[in-house]
Amino acid sequence: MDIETFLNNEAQRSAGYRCGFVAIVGRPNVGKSTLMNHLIGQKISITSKKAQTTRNRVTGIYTDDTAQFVFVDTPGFQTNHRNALNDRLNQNVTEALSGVDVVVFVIEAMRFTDADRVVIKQLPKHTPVLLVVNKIDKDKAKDKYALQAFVDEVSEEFAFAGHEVVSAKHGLRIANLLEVLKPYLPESVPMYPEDMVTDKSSRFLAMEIVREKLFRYLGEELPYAMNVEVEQFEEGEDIHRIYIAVLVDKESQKAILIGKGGERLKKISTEARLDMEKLFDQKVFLKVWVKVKSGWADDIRFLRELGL
Ligand SMILES: Nc1nc2c(ncn2[C@@H]2O[C@H](COP(=O)(O)OP(=O)(O)OP(=O)(O)O)[C@@H](O)[C@H]2O)c(=O)[nH]1
Ligand SMILES: [Mg+2]
Repeated sequence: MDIETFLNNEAQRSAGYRCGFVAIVGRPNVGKSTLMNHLIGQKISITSKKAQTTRNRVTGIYTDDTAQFVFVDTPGFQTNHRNALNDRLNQNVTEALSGVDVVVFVIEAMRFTDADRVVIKQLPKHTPVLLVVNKIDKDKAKDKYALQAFVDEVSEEFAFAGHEVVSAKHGLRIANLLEVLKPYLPESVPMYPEDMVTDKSSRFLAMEIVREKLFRYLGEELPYAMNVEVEQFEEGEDIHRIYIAVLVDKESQKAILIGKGGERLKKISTEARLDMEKLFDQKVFLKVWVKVKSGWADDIRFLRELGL
């Protein structure tokens, strides 16, 4: 085929098709990761009741006959004390905001705080920003007039391109949100294969699944003092063999994590293995163990080694 025919074909194929990037930002715990998982229809990004669950940017891709959306889930923007970890998380958010076609700014229905305002200050001026009010299933949001008044009030804070209300957890108005976002994507052929749902490696996803279980089964503060490292990842034909270390700050934390008679660590490993089998559609052998490494959250070089 000569180059002219090729270019003509390409132009035809892209006619009307859209593909672009959507950053999802907001303060911790508003439901950004839950929203992304529902937008793409698969659980790629981990979620938890506790704030500051997401640490890395996670890309989730949704492709249909008319468009390909590349969503970038970001860590909740940190407004509490400064340390190397929090600085790195915020840098992650700022970087995610550059070069996207549209930004989804997520807040929680009926709850607008100073932490939300801090995120608004980071929003780009020259990229459209859609205000997305999540958790409309909450009792307080059931009064339609109160919800509308809330949306109007927040809309005063920034020149949003528009607003939508959703419940990520219950999958409410998610299809509508995709339709609203579509016109913001530029006309283009798809960037990724249509069956691709994330650009993250299986190693990364395995590590994240273990982190999610730490958040679920440990008390308030503990998961923040831990990190997870994949020591070995062997993709076999019949089984994946995955060896994961959990890094903690102190011996006492190690004891809590392991639990009486090893019960807690066992529960964490089993649940993580089941999630991995579902995600990879493959049998998994998983070994999780605990290492003590103090002060890791303030050690910049170490954070870099972890890819944060
Ligand atoms: N009621 C209700 N809860 C929700 C909804 N969406 C998310 N949640 C809950 O809110 C909590 C936080 O959700 P995440 O998706 O982890 O929030 P996040 O914004 O990604 O949090 P960070 O990554 O820590 O910034 C979880 O307990 C979710 O189940 C919703 O639509 N309704
Ligand atoms: Mg998250």
